[in-house]
Amino acid sequence: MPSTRRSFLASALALTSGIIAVACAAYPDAQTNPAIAFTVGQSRAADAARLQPLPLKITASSFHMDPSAFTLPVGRPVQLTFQNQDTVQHQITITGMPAKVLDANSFAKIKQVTSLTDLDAILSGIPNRTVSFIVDPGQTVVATFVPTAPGTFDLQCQSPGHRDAGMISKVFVTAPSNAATPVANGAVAAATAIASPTAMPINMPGMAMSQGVALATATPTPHQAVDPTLLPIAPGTTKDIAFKTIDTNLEIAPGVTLAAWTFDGRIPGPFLHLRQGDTVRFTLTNGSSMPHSIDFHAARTAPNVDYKSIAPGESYTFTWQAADPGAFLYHCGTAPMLQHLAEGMYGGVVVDAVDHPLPPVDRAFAFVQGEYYLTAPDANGIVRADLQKATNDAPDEVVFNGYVNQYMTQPIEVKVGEKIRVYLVNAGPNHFSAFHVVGTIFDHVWVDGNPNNDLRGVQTWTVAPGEGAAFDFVLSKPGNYSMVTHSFADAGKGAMAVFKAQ
Ligand SMILES: [Cu+2]
Repeated sequence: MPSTRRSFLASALALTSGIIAVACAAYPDAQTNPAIAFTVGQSRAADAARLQPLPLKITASSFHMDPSAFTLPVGRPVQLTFQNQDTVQHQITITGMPAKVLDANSFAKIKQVTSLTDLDAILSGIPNRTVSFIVDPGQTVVATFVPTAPGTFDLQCQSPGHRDAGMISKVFVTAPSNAATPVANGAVAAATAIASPTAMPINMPGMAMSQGVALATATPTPHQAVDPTLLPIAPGTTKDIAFKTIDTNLEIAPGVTLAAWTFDGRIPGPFLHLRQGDTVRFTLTNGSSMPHSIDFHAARTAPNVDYKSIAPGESYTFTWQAADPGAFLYHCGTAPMLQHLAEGMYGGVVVDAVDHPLPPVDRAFAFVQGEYYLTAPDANGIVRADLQKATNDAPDEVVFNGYVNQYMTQPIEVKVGEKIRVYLVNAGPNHFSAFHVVGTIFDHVWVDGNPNNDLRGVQTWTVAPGEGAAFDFVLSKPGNYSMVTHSFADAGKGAMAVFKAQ
């Protein structure tokens, strides 16, 4: 566990006595939602799915929620099992999400129904409320509800400071693709305690809205973590490298699919490894629907010439010299750059020094840190980059190598005592990385990855948007070592990884 989280835990414990009072206070975020009309889905499979409550498990540990994002279809009953592994109480709410909150009776009835007509008849008598419940330390609570309107919401802990510490998970409620069955309003939030007799339902003021039910399907596919291993340098001193810009839908968190703008269909784009002095003959082909460009921070060239925007269907080739060693960003430089970066158009380059190279290591890894700013999902459940949110510097997710917490669920396996080098390139577009590996100290930080910039014995090092660095360290005992940005709001949004040392 990160050391700051330990100290946070201590302060949180001190606050526990005041939590019950806070739980009963008004929820300022519970606002009226726009009326939404919809129709009942036509597919039999979709209908059958609506009759089957969706099991959802969320675990809170070390002030972190797992999963950190998930998708729910409008109109399908959800059985949320929330497990609190922390040593303090959590007050969970899904802020602003209208839902039919089901008590034990109505949920039991819903489990019995065999037709959508019966299901909707039961739901029509239940008003919309905010899903809220309290979970005591070490306890598990089950909350049952039916989301009734699409949108992006925060499932978060309302205890003071917990959200900022990472107690937040994104809820994407996908709209029905067709439908039109207006139903009624008004009800009570309920939670059923499994193990804790003190788990309490919190009654919320009703939310005026019209609503109905239908289903969008969401089939979760297991994400394969991007291999962070730095690839070896290809032979030859002239490198022919070609990128194609591609518009494609990419999963960026469990159940969250971004209509992404990419280099080569990936976020980040291909990570390049070059040797100082290499000549790069680079071709950018625009396979997208709008102009794009590339800006190599590793190059020295005229940006108005080589970093110009390329129209859809066109290509441009230019040549540059990898004269400077280091860890560099590349990104699309087309305006508004903020949007093109937030859509995923970035990647990293490592140039190995020739005369005074960095010392050899046993393992070398490459990560690009980046932020996602997301709109609500569209009718197909797809989210987009939200330029307004990016301008307001309010990211939904902060990630290493394009995907939320992918190296938490799939830790990077290393050996005790081996020399490890991490190249970190920060794509931003807005946030500095306070790069830190819990449980060790960097023997070297090479600022910008350049061997001339050698720092020793560093605990945390700042990598600005548009900057890179190389970090050398050793993990001295078997165990799990978290790699984070020590800006913990960002770590809580997905910028965490684990090295598993054996
Ligand atoms: Cu672009």
